[in-house]
Amino acid sequence: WLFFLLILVGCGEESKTTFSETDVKIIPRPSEIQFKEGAFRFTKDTKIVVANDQTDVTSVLLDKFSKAAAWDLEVVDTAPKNNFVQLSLDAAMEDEAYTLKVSEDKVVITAKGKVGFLYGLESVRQLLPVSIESNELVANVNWDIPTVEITDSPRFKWRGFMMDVSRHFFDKEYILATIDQLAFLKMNTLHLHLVDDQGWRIEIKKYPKLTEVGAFRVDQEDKHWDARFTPELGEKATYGGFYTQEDIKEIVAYATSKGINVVPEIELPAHVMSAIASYPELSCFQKPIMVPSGGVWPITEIYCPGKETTFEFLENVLTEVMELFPSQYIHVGGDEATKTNWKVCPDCKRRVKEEDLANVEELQSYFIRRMERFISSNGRTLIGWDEILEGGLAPGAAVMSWRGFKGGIEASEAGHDVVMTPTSHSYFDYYQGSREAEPMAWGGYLPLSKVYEFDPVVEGMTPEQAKHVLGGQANMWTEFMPDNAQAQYMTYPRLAAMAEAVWSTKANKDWVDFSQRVVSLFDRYDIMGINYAKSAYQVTT
Ligand code: TNX
Repeated sequence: WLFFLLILVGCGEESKTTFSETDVKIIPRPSEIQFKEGAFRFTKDTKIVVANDQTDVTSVLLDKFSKAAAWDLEVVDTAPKNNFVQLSLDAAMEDEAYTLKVSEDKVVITAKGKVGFLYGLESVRQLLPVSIESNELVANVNWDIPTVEITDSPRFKWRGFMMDVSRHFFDKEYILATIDQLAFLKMNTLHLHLVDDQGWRIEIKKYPKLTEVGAFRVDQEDKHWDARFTPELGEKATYGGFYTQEDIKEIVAYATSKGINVVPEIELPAHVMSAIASYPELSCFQKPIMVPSGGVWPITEIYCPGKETTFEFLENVLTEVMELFPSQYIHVGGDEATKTNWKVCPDCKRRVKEEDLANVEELQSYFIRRMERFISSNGRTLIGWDEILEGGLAPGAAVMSWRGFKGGIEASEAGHDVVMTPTSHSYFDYYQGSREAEPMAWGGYLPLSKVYEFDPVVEGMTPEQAKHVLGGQANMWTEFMPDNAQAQYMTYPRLAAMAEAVWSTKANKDWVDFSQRVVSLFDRYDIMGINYAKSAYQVTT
């Protein structure tokens, strides 16, 4: 009996895990980590102590424990003697900063408000055993975390991920799941590329045909994307989808609850065949076209700047978009406009004269300036691809530099805010391993290590220019990503490298160290059921 009693007592007081410094595997790497020997153990009696109205952020931990441990941890407003996680307010801190102090008997997260607490809790999650990610009860796990003191804040305030939902459609559930993954890595911006030639993806009440017609196309997945296939009129459009305004509200609300801003992109004046298929009068010659299934190049059917009705349409669309998205930044695309039609369109020529422009090329700048006026008169800020710099840009507008860093450098010199998204470091539609071994991708080569090297501030920039660099972003163009599995494959783990590139200080970045931490992330992704690319890691280490 005594023997059994001893065993029972022994089990009850099983000693805590012995951690070493390398067990702290948080991605992105925090600014400062002080490791001390010891551990805090979560039990079913651990309390979550919240300040004021911060209850909603606790779901990060509560959900995990309710699934993996089948515990319903209690949220309280005053701290017990020990065994608790406390969220403690400090109004003097930066918006996204937090400190995390883990001792043997308690965990204290200090922050200015919701976002800092969220990040502190995400760090606690990453300190926990990987099986915390399980949706099912896991037996025989000690939910221990190492005693550490972490002081953390991001290097950049724009830590973004762009999803092209036009070339292929990804449903609301996939977007919500992506938001979870972004929050997990402390990313704060989701840029939705809602409009392109191959599909219009957002319901606009005033123009129902945009989604009735523009959101669907003839399914040509079996043909090579590059076949430059434009469907015959009359063929059945079966592939597509769009977000209703209710879906958008849900996406925005969910993202907001996770500290993520959703930036809508309404492309113009090119990459809009889906809109012109719906309303041909938006183009110069009203040629009837269908929504193309694959790439059409050059894109000749673009919006006509010669007609006032084009601008009326766009202002009406943007009005509905701004009602749905609280984002300060409204993205208007602006890339790759071929002006073939503008050169021969009488309305365009008239406009050039009327506005005293030197030539048709200047109509792009005219177009963007008009949109900028409209957007800023609504209290928002226009952002667009670096082509919007051509011919001069309104002072308040921001630039997303994709054709390398050049546009961003130039824009920052001219006093514009900049988000760096160069193809060289942030195009997730590029191959991440050797072509023979990888599924078909756009082209290029962007291994994990290259994403990791990304630095949005370019050497040689003046401090003044550097201040204009808001941050960086990964872009997921989905021409070759027909489904969720392929999109995940191209996103993960490169998103983790991007997260560290835009969060961690230069001094704190270390590729070898990251490549060790990322292995533990793979274990988490395995449990979450994420189809990440292992090749990215193997090829580069
Ligand atoms: C260029 S980046 C584009 C996209 C393509 C991408 C493919 C940009 C503003 N335009 O339309 O999908 O290349 O990598």
